[in-house]
Amino acid sequence: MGLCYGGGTKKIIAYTIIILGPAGSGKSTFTKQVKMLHSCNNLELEEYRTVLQKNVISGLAELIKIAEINAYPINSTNLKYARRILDLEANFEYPENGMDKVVNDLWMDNAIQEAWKKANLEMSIQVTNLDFLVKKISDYNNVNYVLTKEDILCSRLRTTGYTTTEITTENNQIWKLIDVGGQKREREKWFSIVPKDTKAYIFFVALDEYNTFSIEDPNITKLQLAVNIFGETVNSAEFGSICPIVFFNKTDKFKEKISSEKGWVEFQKHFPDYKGDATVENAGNRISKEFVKKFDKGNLQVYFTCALDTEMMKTIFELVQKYLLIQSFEASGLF
Ligand SMILES: Nc1nc2c(ncn2[C@@H]2O[C@H](COP(=O)(O)OP(=O)(O)O)[C@@H](O)[C@H]2O)c(=O)[nH]1
Ligand SMILES: [Mg+2]
Repeated sequence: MGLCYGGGTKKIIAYTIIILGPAGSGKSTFTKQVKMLHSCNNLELEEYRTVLQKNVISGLAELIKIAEINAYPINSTNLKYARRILDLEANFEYPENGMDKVVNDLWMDNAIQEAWKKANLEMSIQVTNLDFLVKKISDYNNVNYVLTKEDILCSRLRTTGYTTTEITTENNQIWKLIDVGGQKREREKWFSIVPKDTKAYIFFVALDEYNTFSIEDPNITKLQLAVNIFGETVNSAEFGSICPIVFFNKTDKFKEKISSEKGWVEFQKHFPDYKGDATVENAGNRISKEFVKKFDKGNLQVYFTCALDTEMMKTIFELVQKYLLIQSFEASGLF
């Protein structure tokens, strides 16, 4: 069982779950969903305005570089806008008059659209939901516009160190979620921050990374890197006795990718043994097998998720909570 606080008949049990996974897989987005579902007041919406503006600038700058490398010609009337975006990326100061036009015109440029397509099919750009953010740039630049939950969920802010979120359920259980950073340097910290009362860890995997390569190790795909990190985690002294749960995330991006001809050819190239169809369920299960292989201590709990989908994440988190409660009761002989 977890820690017990209080006395009498009212027992409050603290369950700690640590959220692991490579950078950009959706850990913080899930944490934000949990915070929003439990109306945690430490999620300051307004703080995200600059984050969203910066996301638009850095996302477009990434596309400009992809266009340059691939010799997609940016329309001559938009070149000055491309230079402005690259300048802003290097030296951020925002907003300024006329930025909406710079962003919108550049986004509509054929070369940038080609770069966006390429980024989605063959790479994975840092700002996953740039298409959503770009269309809302005039809102983000308008101080009277109140940021929405969707804006916050689509934003991207790299996590360093870790953050702890504590929620109390209707039946007085306290659940603590620890969200960590996923970059290599951040992963080294995972092993020293796992508290003794940790019940489980949720390991996030971005399904759409089956054909994108990692800067950490350009010889393997980001998905393979996730498999390796998962293998190291389940076999480590620190996490070896803690229950792993895998969230195969970004099912929306995965669906989009395997539904395209090129994306599907790439999937078959990376999984030549796979003879099934291009559905999230079946192709996702093929990916899941790589993780199941790494875990030989029982049935691995896996879920297919889209961290942007609030209803889905609410249902899945409740299932995870039920599963962990049953595990706890079984372990304590109460069931
Ligand atoms: N389309 C889509 N975007 C997602 C999903 N999960 C996370 N993202 C986006 O991916 C980016 C990285 O997510 P984040 O939670 O910061 O990843 P972390 O590094 O693992 O914490 C953010 O821009 C999120 O909005 C998902 O399921 N679908
Ligand atoms: Mg994060």
